[in-house]
Amino acid sequence: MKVGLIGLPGSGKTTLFHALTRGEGSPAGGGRDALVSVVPVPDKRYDFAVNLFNPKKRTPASIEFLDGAATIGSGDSGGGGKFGSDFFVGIRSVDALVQVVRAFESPLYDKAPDPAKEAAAISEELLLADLQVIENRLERIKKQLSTRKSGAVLPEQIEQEILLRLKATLDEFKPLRGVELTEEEKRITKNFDFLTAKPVIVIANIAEDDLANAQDLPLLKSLRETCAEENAPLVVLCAAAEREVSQLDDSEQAEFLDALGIEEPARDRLIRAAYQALGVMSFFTVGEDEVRAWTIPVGANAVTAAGRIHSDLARGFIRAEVMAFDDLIAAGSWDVAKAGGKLRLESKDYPVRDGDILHVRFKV
Ligand SMILES: Nc1nc2c(ncn2[C@@H]2O[C@H](COP(=O)(O)OP(=O)(O)OP(=O)(O)O)[C@@H](O)[C@H]2O)c(=O)[nH]1
Ligand SMILES: [Mg+2]
Repeated sequence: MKVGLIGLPGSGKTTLFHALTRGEGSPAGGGRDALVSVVPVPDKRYDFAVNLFNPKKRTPASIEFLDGAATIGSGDSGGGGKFGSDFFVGIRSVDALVQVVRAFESPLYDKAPDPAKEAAAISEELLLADLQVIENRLERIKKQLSTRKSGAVLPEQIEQEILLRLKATLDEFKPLRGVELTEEEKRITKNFDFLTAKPVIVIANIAEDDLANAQDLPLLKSLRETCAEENAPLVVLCAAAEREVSQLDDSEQAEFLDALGIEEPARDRLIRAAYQALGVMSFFTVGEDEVRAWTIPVGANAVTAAGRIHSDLARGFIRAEVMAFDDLIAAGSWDVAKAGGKLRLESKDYPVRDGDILHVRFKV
């Protein structure tokens, strides 16, 4: 899974990126100084399983962060910011967008922060970018259709119809993520990688001094309202402080977080928000050889989960042995849980639950 950080210049994207990745990252190519890094997903259940099985190989779930908007043009946080032309290249391929908005006084700007306005400015840019893509495509379809005579409905006409519908949504200043599409429509529009169709998480980057009363900052009132309206998760944090914390070793971190009044590091909160926004969950495979966390869509069934591991497992699926993670924790060992009847046999269409441990029986 890939998540891209975007926002106006100086909003704190790179600072947050370093906090998330503990300072690691390699050039993504494309942008001035775009960075990518793969971050293991923190998960207490995974840690528990690793402790219990002490496996040879350990594979946590991971999430890829892209510090994407480094090619953004110059702007003035008041909505005048314009994205550079190559800005969207890297960002188009991500699964979710993280919009970082400035909610701290910055020497880079004379004006006081206006997080709601800044978020609206970014959303507008994304919307206009999608609109541009649609208009270009419609123009081309129109030309193609004008040169062809046919009684039958052409694929271009179907595409045109969908695009016009999407355009109408954008013309009303609404993002595409709210539009319901049939499976076929999804297939037709997939390659456009529309930016406003991606799930979005909003980060309010506040000053360190405001951390103590982050819950009811007047500065964030309006942003909270728009995020609630748009059903976008809002994560409030101070990127600069998070970056400092991330550089400490684990034992020092807890103490420092406590002193700052931060309950949970940004990385954990943001990753949780990303899982939620993307509608995904984890299941596990365990054993002495390997403990591994896998990511699948919420509601996926056992055969889909099996296919995530290997296509052979889906093809030759017989049954899945399933144990709920809480049952393993309660029993304290695999054998005790199994003896207590906690290992169930499930068939293909069993809806996997978050945290399930799966062992797939198959034959190919
Ligand atoms: N006070 C304060 N300063 C911050 C915070 N986050 C970032 N800054 C400062 O703001 C400036 C810009 O931060 P960056 O992380 O480089 O911002 P950016 O969004 O990556 O900027 P561009 O790459 O130019 O688009 C730096 O001087 C940071 O130290 C924060 O939470 N609080
Ligand atoms: Mg940057």
